[in-house]
Amino acid sequence: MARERAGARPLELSGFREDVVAGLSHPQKSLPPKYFYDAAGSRLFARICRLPEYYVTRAELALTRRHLAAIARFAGRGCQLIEYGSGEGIKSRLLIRALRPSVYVPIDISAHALGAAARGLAREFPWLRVVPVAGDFSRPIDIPVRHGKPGVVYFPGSTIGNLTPEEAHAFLCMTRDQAERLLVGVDLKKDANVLHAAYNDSRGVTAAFNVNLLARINRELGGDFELSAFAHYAFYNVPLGRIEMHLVSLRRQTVRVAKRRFGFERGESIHTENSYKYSAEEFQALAARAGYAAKKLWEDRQGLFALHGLQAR
Ligand code: SAH
Ligand code: AVI
Repeated sequence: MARERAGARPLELSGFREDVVAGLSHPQKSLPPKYFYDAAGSRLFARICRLPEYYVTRAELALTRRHLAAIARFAGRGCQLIEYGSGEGIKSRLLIRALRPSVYVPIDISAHALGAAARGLAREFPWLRVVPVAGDFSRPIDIPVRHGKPGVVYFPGSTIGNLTPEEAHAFLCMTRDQAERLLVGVDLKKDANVLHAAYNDSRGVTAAFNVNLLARINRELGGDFELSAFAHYAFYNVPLGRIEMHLVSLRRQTVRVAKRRFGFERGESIHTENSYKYSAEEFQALAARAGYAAKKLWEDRQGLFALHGLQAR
C-alpha cells in the first residue's frame, strides 16, 4: 500500500472518483464516510456537535474535563501528542493545556478543518510546535515523530466507530507502532431511542451532512444527483450494534457520475456510514486482539461515552 509522506500535498481527493464508482456499482450501493468531510461537510459536522440531540461531543468533553488530571498522568506530560481525525480540535485544546506536549501532530483528511484548527492553535498556544499532516488514516501513514520518544496517540470523538471492526483492528495495529499509549474515545451502547434522536435531529443538520456527500460528488466529479430526490435515513441496527446512515432514492431514477450511469429503484439506498457502539468490554477485547492492554477507563456521569487508556504490549 502507498505510504504518505508527512507534509505531502493533501490527499483529500485521491481515489475519490474510483471509490464512488466502485461503491455505486455494488448491489447494496455504498460510499465511504471519509468523503463527508469537504469544507461544507466539516462545517456541518461542527454544527452537529452543538445539537441538543447529539450527546456524543458534550459527553466526551464533560468526561475529559472531569478526569483531565488523571488522563494527563496516563498520557505523560511533555510527550509527543499525535491526534487522528482532529477536526476542529475542541477536545485537543484541553489535552494540550494539560499535557504541554513537545510536539502536536494533528492528522486529518480534511485539509480545510486541519488548516483552520492549526491556525487557531498557533494563536492560542504560541509555545506549541504544531505539525499538521493531511492524510487518510485508512492507509498506513508515515508521521513526523521521533521514534523511541514517549508518545501518545489520541483518537477522540468515536471516529473509530465509523470503521468496521476489521478496519478498527488494522488502525489499532498501525498506531501501536507510533506510540506506546493510546487514548481512544468510544461511544457506548445505549437506549436505541437516544441513538435514533442523535442521528435524526429535529433541525435536519445530520440530514444535510448526509446529503452533502451527493452535493460533493456533483461539485467535484461532475455528478448530476438531484438532491431533493434522496432522503436521509438513519436507524440503529441492534444485532450489529451500529447506527447505519443511508440516502434513500425517492423515485426510480438514473444518475450520471464520472461518465457512468447508475440506476436506482424507488426506495433503494446508498449506505453512507456506520457508527458502531461498543460496551467497554467489547472495545477492550477488540483492542486486546490488536496488542493493547486496557489500563484506564473513564466515563461521563451518565454512562453515555467512554475514554479508554490503552498500553501497547
Ligand atoms: N475529533 C473531532 C472530529 C471528529 S469528526 C471530534 O471529536 O469532534 C471525524 C474527523 O475525522 C473529521 O475531521 C474527518 O475529516 C476525519 N476523518 C474521517 N475519516 C478520515 C480518514 N480516513 N483519515 C483521516 N481523517 C479522517
Ligand atoms: C465522526 N463520527 C464519530 C460521527 C458519528 O457520530 O458517527 C459522524 C456523524 N454522523 C452523523 N452524525 C455524526
